[in-house]
Amino acid sequence: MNNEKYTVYGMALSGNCHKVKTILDLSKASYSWIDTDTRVQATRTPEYRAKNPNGEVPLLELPDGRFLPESNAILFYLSQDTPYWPANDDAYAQAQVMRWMFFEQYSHEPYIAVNRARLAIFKTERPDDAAVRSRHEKGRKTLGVMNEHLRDNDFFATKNISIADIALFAYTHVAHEGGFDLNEFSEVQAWLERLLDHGFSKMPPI
Ligand SMILES: N[C@@H](CCC(=O)N[C@@H](CS)C(=O)NCC(=O)O)C(=O)O
Repeated sequence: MNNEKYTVYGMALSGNCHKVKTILDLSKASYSWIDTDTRVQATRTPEYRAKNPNGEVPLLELPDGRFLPESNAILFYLSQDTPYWPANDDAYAQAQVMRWMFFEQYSHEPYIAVNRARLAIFKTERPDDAAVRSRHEKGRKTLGVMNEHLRDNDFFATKNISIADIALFAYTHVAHEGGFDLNEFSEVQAWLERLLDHGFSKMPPI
């Protein structure tokens, strides 16, 4: 990662944005953060859409003015030449990192992050709603898969912390805000502690 200054358009309560903050902080990169709150439609303005036509945060602005959306693509970009992306001669390790980042976007975020958003941030749904219960069941299955993997592994993709751990940390450490009980998943709890010991920070409370 170079030492020039990045700009992040992000929202502090968003796990997807927290991923970007985590890699920048761990790498001691220089950046500014432009608070872009989806609750007040800050991503819906024509000015913002010109930067990210998909109207979402996070969005990274590179020192040369180019833009990059999608949290896991940003993690890939910012992790080059850091310990959080495996060496270029180890395609299997790189593929394992990608495996867990795809898992995060397809099997984790849609259930664990969405229940947190609907129940605790936007408060548009209630715990007994069928959609919430369905996501809860699927999210518990996901946490179970993670827990099993962590019985034999300290981290997700390799023996070291990678951007797969950064991606999965984001919404796992606040899963309780979406009604998930992490006491059921002791290996996940121990992994979170290892990451906090390494210097990961938590998101602010809602
Ligand atoms: N796949 C995207 C998802 C980003 C995303 O869902 N962002 C939410 C906040 S966490 C957002 O900007 N929502 C605004 C909206 O939908 O209007 C990523 O990983 O960056």
